[in-house]
Amino acid sequence: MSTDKGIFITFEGPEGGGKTTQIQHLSQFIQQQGRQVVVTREPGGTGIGISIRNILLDPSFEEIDRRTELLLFLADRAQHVHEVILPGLEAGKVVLCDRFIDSTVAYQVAGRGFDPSLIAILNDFSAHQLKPILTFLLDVDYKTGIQRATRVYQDRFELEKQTFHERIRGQYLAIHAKEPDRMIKIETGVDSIDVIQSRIRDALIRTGLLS
Ligand code: T5A
Repeated sequence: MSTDKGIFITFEGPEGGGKTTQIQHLSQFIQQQGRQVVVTREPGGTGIGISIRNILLDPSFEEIDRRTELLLFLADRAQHVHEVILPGLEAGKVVLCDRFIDSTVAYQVAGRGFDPSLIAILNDFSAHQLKPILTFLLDVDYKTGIQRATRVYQDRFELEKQTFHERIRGQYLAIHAKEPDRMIKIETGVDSIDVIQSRIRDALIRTGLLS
């Protein structure tokens, strides 16, 4: 599930669920406990990944084929695991990652219609067989999430229809139902950032990953 030394935790969910915000808060908390933390994200956790992210999110690339899109996410991940995640874990750090393999299942299977067994093989390949030991699903309804996520402009995914985003959310809930021990679901549509953060910390303490 992880390397022997570090701890690999991912954050997943629909747009605007508060992943970035919660990771920042959790990172400070873990560092106060004396552990080193790597905060990272997909797509865009490396120099190469930032270039890939710019292509993937650019709303002017309306012509992008779903295969091209999938392969760009996988290329971003392969480099990211090689360059950032595995070295962080091997150095004994806690790696907090904003989106990982579950995003590819949610968006490329439920959103773009790829065969789940193909995505399982490609996820495994791109992630160098690495899996998170724990995943927080920050679940939010479409309206609240999109309102929160929309800042200066809407990226290519935020511009997708409500039905697309509802399929994504349904797929995340299905992963949670299948793997309740790995994936912890926290509703983020109503409660404050601080209340959600304490739920995340409590869950981490309960699992024994943090004291
Ligand atoms: N994707 C990704 C795929 O299709 N396949 C893949 O394999 C992968 C890896 C990435 C896109 O790529 C897709 C999924 C995505 O569409 P992104 O910009 O990284 O794009 O998208 P998100 O991860 O969705 O990033 P967002 O920034 O939109 O959402 P977050 O990180 O969940 O939300 P956050 O923390 O930035 O919060 C958004 C706003 O809400 C406020 C925050 O202050 C912020 O302003 N907020 C709250 N307000 C009130 N109450 C709360 N509890 C709040 N929590 C946060």
